[in-house]
Amino acid sequence: MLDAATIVQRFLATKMQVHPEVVRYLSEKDDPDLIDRIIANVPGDTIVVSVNHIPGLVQDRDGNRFLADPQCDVVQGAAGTTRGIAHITDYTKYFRDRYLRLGECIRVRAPPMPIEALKKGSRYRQEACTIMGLVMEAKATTNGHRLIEVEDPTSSIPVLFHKERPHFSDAETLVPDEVIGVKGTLSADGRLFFAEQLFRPDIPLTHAPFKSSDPGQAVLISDIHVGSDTFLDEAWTRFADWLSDSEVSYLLIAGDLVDGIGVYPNQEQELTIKNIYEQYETFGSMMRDLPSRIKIIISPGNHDVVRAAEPQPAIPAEFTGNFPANCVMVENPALVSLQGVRVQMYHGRSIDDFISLVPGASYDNVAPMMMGMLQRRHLAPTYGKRTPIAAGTEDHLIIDPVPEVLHTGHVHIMGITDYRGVLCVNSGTWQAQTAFQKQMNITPTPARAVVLDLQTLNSTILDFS
Ligand code: D5M
Ligand code: FE
Ligand code: ZN
Repeated sequence: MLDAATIVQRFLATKMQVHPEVVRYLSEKDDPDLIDRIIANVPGDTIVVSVNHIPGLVQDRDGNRFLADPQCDVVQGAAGTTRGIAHITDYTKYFRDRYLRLGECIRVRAPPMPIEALKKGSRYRQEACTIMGLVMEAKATTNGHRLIEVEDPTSSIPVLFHKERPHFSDAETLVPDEVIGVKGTLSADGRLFFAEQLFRPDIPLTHAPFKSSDPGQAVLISDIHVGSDTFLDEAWTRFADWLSDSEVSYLLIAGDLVDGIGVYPNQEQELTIKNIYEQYETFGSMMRDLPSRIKIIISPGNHDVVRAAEPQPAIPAEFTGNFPANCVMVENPALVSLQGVRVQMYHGRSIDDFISLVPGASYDNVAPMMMGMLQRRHLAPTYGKRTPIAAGTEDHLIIDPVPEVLHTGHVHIMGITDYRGVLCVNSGTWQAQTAFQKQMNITPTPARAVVLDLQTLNSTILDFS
């Protein structure tokens, strides 16, 4: 067994003192490598090494402490995944990739025929059949029906959703560039397709979410906006204190880490930190004040320093110099696995598009928009509106595989719902209402953190305001 004097000496050799509880723990564990791991992970300015510095130390429900190395894998969106757009032809490949991959989810339920063949063959004018393609245009007719132009790789055709047919409410939510299947019949003149049924890629009804067999807790947050004069530092401190005494192993931050520079007109008047490097330095020191046992997964948002077009690259090393070693930078979006529980992280810029395109959608009720992403199996279907998309050769905004949790932010209003076994969490913000939001009538729900239990997938909202 490691004796106390040896342990204390090992830490003193690196000019650090060590808490008696850590000494007791280390002598029980009798693992000299663990001392090295702790020393490697504590922030540089640590004076006393506390229990919080032991990587992966968690307490089970009976209060026993044990080592459960946080098991966190970045499944999609690891830093460096995304490349620049090399050719204008990538754009065509991008939509082809989207059509083929999302089409697969529809094909298995309703095998489609090419639109060109449909238009040519007169025999399809009597019998119902299915087509599949991208929504090119969606508009209401003067009689209140919905007229959609659907395009597949062979041709395109206008599709009419009649307002008195059962699928009309789904048809009302159709947005440009989503992939759909439509069952129906061709008009007598062969120029219009009458829709009877709408298929979206969707979450299979049989989806059974994975649950971790080991205890573990993750906290989901977003939109911290460090550097803004409305950043709520006191609430953040209460949250950080709570985290220190918690059993949390993972902290997920879904973008808008800092307020940024020049994101909107006259922003400098609302900034307390007017330098982007300093904003990230302050954010970094906030991360260093959190227990180093917690794995922190950080993805960017539209206020961050990386390019706005999605997928957004991870925050580059230039800005993360003082971030502690337990931080992992990922892209936006990213899919992370926490003890096998998969969380799809996405900042949520496309929610602005859903709100402007879907009748009745509003900032106050974000849950239907998250469900909409899952039904479309796509985080940002519409190209060329408010959400800038970098159309590379592959579509990284597709939701595949089906995650256990969809974690978004951006709207600054908390919302939690369940859709076919997928937990949807829109985390709030750590920023009070801005002048702009006041003008837009957006009332944020700041200083909330969502705690996710990885064994049960139950979520709890904590309010630090
Ligand atoms: O977004 C914070 C909130 O403000 C979110 O609900 C979107 C909304 N927002 C942001 N910019 C605009 C514009 N230009 N028009 C309308 N609504 C907007 P954040 O990303 O933190 O700025
Ligand atoms: Fe934000
Ligand atoms: Zn945002």
